[in-house]
Amino acid sequence: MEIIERVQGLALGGLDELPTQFVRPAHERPENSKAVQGITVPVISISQPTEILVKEIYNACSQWGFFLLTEHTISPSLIGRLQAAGEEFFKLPQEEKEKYANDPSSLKFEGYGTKMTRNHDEKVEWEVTEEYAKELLKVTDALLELLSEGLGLERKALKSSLRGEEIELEMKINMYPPCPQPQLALGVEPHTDMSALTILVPNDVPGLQVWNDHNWVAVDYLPNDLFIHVGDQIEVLSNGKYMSVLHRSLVNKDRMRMSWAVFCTPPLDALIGPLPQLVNDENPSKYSTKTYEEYRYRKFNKIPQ
Ligand SMILES: O=C(O)CCC(=O)C(=O)O
Repeated sequence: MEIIERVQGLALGGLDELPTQFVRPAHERPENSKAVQGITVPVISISQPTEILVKEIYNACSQWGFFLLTEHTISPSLIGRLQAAGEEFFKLPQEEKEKYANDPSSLKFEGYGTKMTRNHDEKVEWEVTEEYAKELLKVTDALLELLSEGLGLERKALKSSLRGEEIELEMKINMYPPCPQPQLALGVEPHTDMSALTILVPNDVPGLQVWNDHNWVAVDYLPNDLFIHVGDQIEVLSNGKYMSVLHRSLVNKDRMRMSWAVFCTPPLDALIGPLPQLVNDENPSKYSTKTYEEYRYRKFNKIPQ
């Protein structure tokens, strides 16, 4: 396997200046595309009466494609254990971490690391993630029901289109080392997720920004909240009623940022297209129908959908 210089190793070497391969083009740099002040993302408590919840989630997902979920059922201690496992992994000596390295050329992304591109993402699996995944599935089930109701559909509509119990969860742990010139760099470049939903918990170093109404909006850190992103598959199924959120992450000068993202996806052979109930003469289909595998292939290779 090709020897890869990891960004964590570079950062530990104590850099004063950002290596040129990480300097973003001028228009993308945080210094030239600052987040707007005075606007905050929607925050929704799951412990509200269903009617209100359906409305709030509908508004958030149609206007933002993003919200913070509070008072959910995942305990702070489970989130803490998940984070501790990820932090321990990154403290391992480099040779140990390389034993878990992934091989992107095989389209298998499970495992440690990416090549030293401008994305610094790390993928690993842990026992605690099984427990977290079980709890997260309960949350995603509830959200899919509420999102279905918001579209005026039967509660199981979205989940069954994603093939019900065959829905898959993929975890990715992002580690962004401190960066000497954060104003020139991005942790993750602007993108939408190809998942149905993505649920993310960060550490206490802020950095996530979401695109809304022609501005970047910084997402504040709220302990134990779940950061819910609408992904491309829900946008397609809802025929554009819900929007997949464009987002990016910034890096910090002094502190390491980490985030734990779980992508909730249909199985590869699931056929995903606008739900027929949402398509009519006034609302013609805005998206083509294809397997998730085909969608994924096109997205990775930047081929129009
Ligand atoms: O670290 C973050 O907050 C964002 C991560 C992200 O967008 C991703 O992993 O796709």
